[in-house]
Parts: sequence; C-alpha cells; structure tokens
Amino acid sequence: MSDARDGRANDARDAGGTPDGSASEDRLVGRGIDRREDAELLTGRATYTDDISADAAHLAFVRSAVGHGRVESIDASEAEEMAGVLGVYTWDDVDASPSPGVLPIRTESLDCEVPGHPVLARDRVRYEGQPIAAVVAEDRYVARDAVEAVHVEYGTRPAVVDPAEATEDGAPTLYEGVPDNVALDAELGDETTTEEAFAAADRVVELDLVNNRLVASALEPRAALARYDADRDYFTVELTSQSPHGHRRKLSETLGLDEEQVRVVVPRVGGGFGHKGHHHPGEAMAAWCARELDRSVKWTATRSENYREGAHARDHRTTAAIAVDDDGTVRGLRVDTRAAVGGYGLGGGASMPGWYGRLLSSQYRIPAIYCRTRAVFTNTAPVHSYRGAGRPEAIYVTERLMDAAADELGIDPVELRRRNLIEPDEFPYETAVGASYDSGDYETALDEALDAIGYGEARERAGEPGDDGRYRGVGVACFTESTGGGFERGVVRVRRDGSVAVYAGTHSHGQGHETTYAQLVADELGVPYDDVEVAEGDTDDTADGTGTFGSRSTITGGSAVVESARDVLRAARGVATDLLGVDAADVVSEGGAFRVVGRPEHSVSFADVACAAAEAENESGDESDAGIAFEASTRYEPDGTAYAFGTHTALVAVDAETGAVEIERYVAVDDCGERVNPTIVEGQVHGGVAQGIGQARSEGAVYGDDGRLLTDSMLSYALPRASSLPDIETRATVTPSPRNPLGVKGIGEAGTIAAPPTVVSAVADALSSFGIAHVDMPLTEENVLAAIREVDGG
Ligand code: MCN
Repeated sequence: MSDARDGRANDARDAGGTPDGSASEDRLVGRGIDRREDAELLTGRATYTDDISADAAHLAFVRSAVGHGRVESIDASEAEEMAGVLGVYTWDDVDASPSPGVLPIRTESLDCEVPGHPVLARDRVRYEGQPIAAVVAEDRYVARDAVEAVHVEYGTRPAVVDPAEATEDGAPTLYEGVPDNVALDAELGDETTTEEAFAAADRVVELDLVNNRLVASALEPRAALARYDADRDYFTVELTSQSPHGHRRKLSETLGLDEEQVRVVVPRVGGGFGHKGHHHPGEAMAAWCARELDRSVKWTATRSENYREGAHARDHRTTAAIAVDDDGTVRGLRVDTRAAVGGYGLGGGASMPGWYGRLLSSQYRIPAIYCRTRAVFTNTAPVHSYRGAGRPEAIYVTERLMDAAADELGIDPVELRRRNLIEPDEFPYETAVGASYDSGDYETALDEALDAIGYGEARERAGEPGDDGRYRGVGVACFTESTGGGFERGVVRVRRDGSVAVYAGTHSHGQGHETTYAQLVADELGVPYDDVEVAEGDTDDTADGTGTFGSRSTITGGSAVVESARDVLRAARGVATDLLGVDAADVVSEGGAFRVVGRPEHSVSFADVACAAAEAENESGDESDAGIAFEASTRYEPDGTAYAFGTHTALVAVDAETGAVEIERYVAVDDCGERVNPTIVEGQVHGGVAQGIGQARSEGAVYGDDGRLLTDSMLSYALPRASSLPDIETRATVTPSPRNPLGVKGIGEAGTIAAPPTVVSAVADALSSFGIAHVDMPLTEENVLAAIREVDGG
C-alpha cells in the first residue's frame, strides 16, 4: 500500500511543470506543463506517413493543365511501356470497378443537382490540377517521369475564378443545370425585421469587402499508404488525417465498402489547419490502386500539388451594411456574400451559413441581422475549411463595419463597440442569427487589451506621421467563436500495474492532446502524470469518433476522457471498498489512493486496487480482458456550443512612400474558459495569430483569368516569415462555459479569427488622414500604395 501524492508532485516538476498560480497545487490542470510530444517531434524521431515504406509502389497523378475544359483524349501508351510502371488508370478503369469513385459530400452544402468530385476526371475538368489519370510505379521517380509521358488533349473552355463574377450574366458556367453557378443560396436571420431596422436607423454605412483566398501550408504535405488484404477484402490505410473515423467513412463510401472493411491509422501529422480533415482523391486512389495491383501503394503530394489540389479557403466577396443611430446604438446588419466553392462542392465550412452567418453578431447586441450567402462554383481548387472555417470571414465583416460606422459617426471605434457589447448578466444570449451564446464577459477582455496596448496614447498618435515619417495606427477587434460540436469518444483503460491508457477519436496534429488529455485523466484518477499514456489515430482503438477541427477537441474529447476516467474511478472505489473492508460512504479518493475517512493511515493505492481488479478479472476466465483492471468508454456530446471570445489589438507603422507595413506590437486577450494548459493555449494563440497576420499582410492564392494558379509554390504564395511577425503578447481572462463538465471553450482558431480585422483596422487607422477607411487584404506594399494613390487621385 503506497501513497502516490509525493510521486505526483515530483512528476509534474519532472514533466517541466511551471505552476502558473491559477492551478491548485495538487492539480495538473491549469499548469503550463511542457508538451510531452515535443522531444520526439523536435529531434526528428517522429514517424510521419511518408516515412513508412512497407515496400510500397508509388502513385502519382496526371493533373489538368487547364482551368476549365473537356478531356478530348488521353494517350498513356508511352507511360505504360516505361520500365517500372505497374499501371496507368483513368476514369474508365474506376468506372468499370465496384467503386463509385466519387468523393462524398454533405448534402446540405448544395441545393442543386450536380455530379460529385470524381477521383479521376470523367470527361470534364473544372480546375487546374484536377486529377485525370493515376500512374503507379515501382518508385516515385519513375511514377513522376511516367506522368510526364501521359499525353492529354483538351478542348479548353472559358474559365471564371472570381465568385462575384461567376454569378454575373454571361459568365462561363461550370455545370449545365446551374446557369448562374450558384451551388447554394441560403438565408439566415429575418429580412423583413432587418429592413425595418435599417429604415428606422439614423444612418446606414455600407462596405464592399474581399476576403482573400488562402491555401493551407502545413509543413507535411498530404500522404497515404494503403495496404490491401485480398483474403479478407480489407484495407489498412495510413494517412495524414485530422479525423481518422471521418476518413474511414469517406474512404468506404468512395470505394463502395462497408466501414468495417477499412482501418485507418494516422501516424504523426505535421500540421493540418483544416485541409487534412477533407477527403481528397489521392487517399482514395492509393487504396483503389492497392486493391487493383494487390500491392501496397503510397502517395505523397508534392508541395505544388498541395497548392493546386489541396482544399483552399476563404475567398468571399461581400457587400455589407450596418444600421446605426447617432448615439452609436447598432440596429441591424445586412450581409450579402458570394463565397467560392471551387470546381466541385466539398461541403466546406466557409460557405456554410451555419459556420459563417451565425457568427455575425460577434460580441454585440444587434437586434436584426439578415445574411444571404451564395456558395458559387468557380474554376479553382475546391474550397473547404481552414483554421476558422467561416468564423474569420464573419468576424471580419462585423468588425470592419464597426470601424466604418465609428468613422461615420465620429465616435471612437472602441467606444462604439463598448456601447453595444452584450453584458455578462445577459447570458445565455440568443443572437438574431440563431446563435446561443453560453457565457461571456466581453468588457473585461476589452479593457485588458486596451490597457496592455496603451490605447489612450496610441489613439492620440494615430493617423499622424512619427519622427521617422511613418504613419501610426491602432487597431482593435472583438470576436466570438463557436467551439465544440458533435460527439466524441473517449476510452480509459487501467492495466493491472495501475498504468493508464487513454484513447480518443480526436487527432492531434500539433495541438498537444497527449499532454492535455494526460493532465485531465491524471487529475481525475489521482495517478502520476507519467503513468498516463494517450493514443489517438487508430480506428481500431475507439468504436467511433469525430476528429479534430472547429476547436472542438478539448470540449468534446477532453470531456469524453474525463467522463470515462470518472467511471473508472467509481469502479475502482468499489474494489477499494472491498479491500478496505469498510462501507463505501467511508472511502475517499485522494492523491492516488483510497483512504478511510478519519483513518488516513488505512489506505490502498490506486495501483494495488488495479492489481486486485485485474486478478479478479483473470479468475473470471475472460482472456480478452487479461491484464486489464478497469475500462470505460464514453460517447460524449456537449450540452450546446461554447463561445470563446476575446479582443486583439495592434499598433502599426505604415510608410506612405513605399506602402510597407510594420506591426510594432500585437496584444491578444483570449478567453477560452478554464485552461487545461496555459502554455499550450498561448502556443495556439501564437500560431493562430501568425496565420491571421499572414492572411492580413501577404497571403493570397491568385489565379489567372484562364484558371491557371499563379501562386503554386512557397516562392509565389507569400507565407508570413519570422521577420514579418511581431512579438505576440498574450493575456487571458477566464469565463467558464456551463455547457461541458470542464468549463472549457476552444482556442485553436482564435488567432486566425481576430488577427485579420485587427491588422486591417490598424492600417486603415494609420491611413485615416489620407481619407482612407478601408484597405482590402492582403496589405502588400502594392495594395497599400494603390489605396493611397486612389484617394490622391493619382
Ligand atoms: N486547450 C486548453 N484549454 C482550453 C482549450 C484548449 O488547454 N480551454 C488546449 C487543448 O487541450 C489542446 C489545444 O489547446 O491541446 C487546442 O485545443 P482546442 O481549442 O480544443 O482545439 P483542437 O485540439 O480541436 O484543435 C483544432 C484547432 C484547429 S480547428 C486548427 S485548424 C488548428 C489548431 O487547432 N490547426 C493546427 N491548432 C493547430 N496547431 C498546430 N500546431 N497545427 C495545426 O495544424
């Protein structure tokens, strides 16, 4: 019988624990423990999909060289003759197989009848880079050489790449039955009430906004390794995924299989940012070819394939208006957005009204909102969710309108926001676009941000050139974010030695779940942190699961593993009660042991209880459970959405001669409820802000009018660099969510939501003396100078 308490305290220190004051001394939750996965990741010892060879043949794709056209002919004879080539396949081969060969799509994301995305082009190509033929060869170099030897002739058609232009009369059409290219025309909010609010308001301010097209640039490109067991008609697919069970379902549908015929295993994943949650042709074709050749087949995207075909993001054209009274009361919002979906609908969050329009109320009490969203086919790569997925686009609209209204009314932009904030005693709060906010204390976060940046002084300097001739500006953006949705599975298994294995249906691709889930479970069971292992990514480990996206894992996966840990603890207490020979009511669990109330020396350790339970299990003769003391599995679904929030603020200096923007300071105040690990939370904010600044300053996928992608590599697609990023100062307020047992809200996307409006607001503020109220992203030197020249008349 032992006392685990000392071991536990040491253990947190050993793990690099840096108690942050908010955590009680005993608890791991609330401590900024170093990420346990980092040693392996940072020393290059991690295994990624492409590291696994399995004697695999290699798959490469012949991709459309045109943005829009008909495939007139494919001549693969030269490629087929090449030494080392195992097969060249086109749609005809897929069509002749038992597989449907079409990527599944969420039906609610389209309201028109169109064919789905085929894994290889049927006859028409609708974006440059669409796969036309698949080549499998003994090695990847031969496969790529053979791709060059496949000759495709096209009947080129006119292309349309801009979602607003695509809806205009006379625009090229992508599908016969959809003459206006509108894939989905959806409304949110009440149009009549909103029109009445606009008619009654003192002023209406309107803005046209562009939300630039982005590409997820994870360090690791997408990859898949498929093995086929012909005897069992069974696939094992290792791949880059954020959602192992989601990929299993989609792979099964594409291949025409039962889910039970597919096991998905996800090794380490080098970043996802949303696009590894989607199903692309590469993964499905690797599996299809593995069956066709009865051989393991691997596919790894090249960087430019990732740019051409990996799901893109954002790409909104919006006309929006705000109705305000002279005293600064906001009466309504009216938003009309055309959102690109690309050549094929994949059902992405950015164009789905539920993810986009539902966030338009942000932190404000806005009685009437009407949002029309048209998801529009364009000759571009398909658009899907990317860090934020609709929420950055919505907050950008609302925050730009708040600045424009403040400008019109001559009210300080912070003061206008403050006058309209939803107050703490108004929660739960139902917005005019159907969001039910759980909890919030918006003004505290706002004040924290203003205090940190020194808003008063910054406001005085705003719009004026400093000693260095550059114009200073201060930007502020408030935001909310819907986090956590759907169900998640969490399994906790205790072995006879008291060690604990935790499995979840989520999949960390940089978020640090191995650390945070271990903190949560170790706290619940009172066992040493090092005794808890966390594994994600194998569909055999959990009966079902949803995955990691939408900043949902802590709320859903974290709660699921905690609920399972609580079940395990209840069972363990029962065994402990028997061992101690007292009434259940007299047994308490603390510090990794069960003790008798009032007789602290009378105790039994968690490990001894586990051993006793495993012995009893062995005696029962069930060999499948040999060595397992306790196990619990929870399918957890939160009690509604948790709305994270915060205020970000930035100081910028703009050189009006060159258009160069420097972000001199950036302060992020975020509220994600209770924080499991404040250091990881801070890291998530840093990463998100860096990506948000990337969108604001430099990123943008650019297509030529013919539908050819001009930014198809890291040379031409301008990711942010360390030198273009400021130090990111972070602060936190803590407003627990009442909608999950942990009181948590998500944090993974907050930075990408808040940073674009914050930076644009600051730059517009700096240029206010030129009469500039808004500059579209990205704020490149060229775009900033163009904005100055436009008002200068030059
Ligand atoms: N966390 C916490 N306390 C909270 C909330 C979160 O300690 N109150 C911790 C979590 O336990 C977890 C991390 O912060 O370790 C992020 O948790 P959460 O906000 O629940 O988000 P998810 O784990 O579901 O991650 C998804 C989110 C999304 S949608 C994208 S896109 C994204 C992101 O996280 N892509 C990332 N962060 C990323 N980080 C890296 N490094 N790479 C990516 O591709």
